[in-house]
Amino acid sequence: MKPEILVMAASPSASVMAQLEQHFVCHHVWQVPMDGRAAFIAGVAPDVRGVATTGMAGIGAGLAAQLPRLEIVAVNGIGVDAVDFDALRPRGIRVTNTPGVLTDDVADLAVALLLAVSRRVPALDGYVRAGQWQAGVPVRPTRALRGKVAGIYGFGRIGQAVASRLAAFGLQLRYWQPNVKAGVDVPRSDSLLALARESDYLVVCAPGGAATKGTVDAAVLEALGPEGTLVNIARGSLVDEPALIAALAEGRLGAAALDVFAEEPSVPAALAALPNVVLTPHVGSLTVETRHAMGQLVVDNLLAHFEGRPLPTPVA
Ligand code: 8YV
Repeated sequence: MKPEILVMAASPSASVMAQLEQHFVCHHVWQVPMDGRAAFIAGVAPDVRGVATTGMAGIGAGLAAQLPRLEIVAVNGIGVDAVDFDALRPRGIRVTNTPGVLTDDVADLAVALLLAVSRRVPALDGYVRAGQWQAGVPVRPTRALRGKVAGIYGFGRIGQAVASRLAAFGLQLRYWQPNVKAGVDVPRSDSLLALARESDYLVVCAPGGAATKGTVDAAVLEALGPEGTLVNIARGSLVDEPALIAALAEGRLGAAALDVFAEEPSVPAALAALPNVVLTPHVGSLTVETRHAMGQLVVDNLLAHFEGRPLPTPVA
């Protein structure tokens, strides 16, 4: 008997989807229209032993409670902030994620966003397409990266990968996170506020969750200042979004480049209307190669669990 699993989202990797079909009875929630999902899940819930979910969706206490035979939640992402561990832990339900394989692509997107917003790439693309060049509309110069300071908030794998890339652009680097990172040559600021004060670019790479919620607040944005730029490739929950919009609109913060938002996929109209922002739809890990590697880890963790082998990437 193949174990039954809920598949909350499709992988773009055909191989991953084929392996899921081969080894499990898959209930594809993503194929069901939104308004029919509750009924669909209720219909299959009694026999579901595994859930393959995304970093954004995770699993809440409500869904976990509906699945009496649940044994494992395999998150197709590094972030597990949307997983309700309090609901899973007492039942001994295991959780896995996909560390390591997405580091480079997420770091690449952070750099792409930083470059795009600082050199105004989307705006200038629009300028050329709209014929403004031929029309002689003047273009104002942007600021050079070299010699500026990039502050990395959260100096784990992704934060360090962002730092090593930005060093190649001549940026000076600093970081802050609650615990000192041993064995790194990047200086740690005294606090997040100090990091923002000392930085021209603040790149948010810290995990989501209760401990970091709203930590990039009005005071941090103020400290980053009118010439400062916020880049967020982590989680929208880390940033006080209304304070960000107000700071950008009033010129108290220079610019922002965001891949993540407080209430995805909703992006506040007031944010999208601002000229000094670059926005992408949570695509840090969305490359063919990385989504395959992530999906493969989901398959490998589910298989290991149901075959009684050690999990490749358990969340402690
Ligand atoms: C994914 C992510 O977009 O890794 C994470 O935590 O947020 C992203 O890589 C998401 O999990 C897609 O499955």
